[in-house]
Amino acid sequence: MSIELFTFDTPNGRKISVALEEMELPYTIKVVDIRKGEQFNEDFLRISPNNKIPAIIDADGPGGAPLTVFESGAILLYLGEKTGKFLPRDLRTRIPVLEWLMFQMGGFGPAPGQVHHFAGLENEADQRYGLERFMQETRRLYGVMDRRLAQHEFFAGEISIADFAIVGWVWRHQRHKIDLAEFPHVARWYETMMARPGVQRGFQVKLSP
Ligand SMILES: N[C@@H](CCC(=O)N[C@@H](CS)C(=O)NCC(=O)O)C(=O)O
Repeated sequence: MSIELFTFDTPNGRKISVALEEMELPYTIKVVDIRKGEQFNEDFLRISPNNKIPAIIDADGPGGAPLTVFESGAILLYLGEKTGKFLPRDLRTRIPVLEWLMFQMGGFGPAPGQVHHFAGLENEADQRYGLERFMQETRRLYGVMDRRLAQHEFFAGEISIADFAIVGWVWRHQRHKIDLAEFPHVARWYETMMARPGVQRGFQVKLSP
């Protein structure tokens, strides 16, 4: 049975198409056009009460009954648990996955997302403070990632759902004004990630009307 993925062509949306492809789970895409306000439709709010993509319905959830999940981090954890892939069971190896997943959810998403927002404003005076603040924070986060990846091939050692979460945002590095040449370890990791057939399929699948 196929998982229904409610999504749009954004970093948070791409994380889940990448994970589903890498896990080789069958899924169907339900585009929620957030530019048209479809995230506020009653039907969508029933599965995603915070009116944001992504969300999923797994018809074959625990015990064979349907399950809905919203929040991309929760979806990645659910898919990792469901398949036993990209999420180690052993606590010592699972904790780094959770750490880097939370790092993405709490910081490396909110900060570059604000750069995208302020960069899109027309008025320079409105842009100035926001861009300064969030570009500085975004650069700091790239520095944190670069230091981690200088010591580890992937964020949590082995490739994991944390890498899928983070690659969704690094995919938009140009939009948040980051030159990957300044972060060579992130650049090496990004190249490795983007060379994977599953990741490529996750970025190629059409997520917009
Ligand atoms: N913490 C949420 C963030 C999701 C999110 O920000 N989604 C954006 C697109 S990337 C959205 O649906 N925005 C529509 C809105 O805010 O109305 C997650 O990771 O799932």
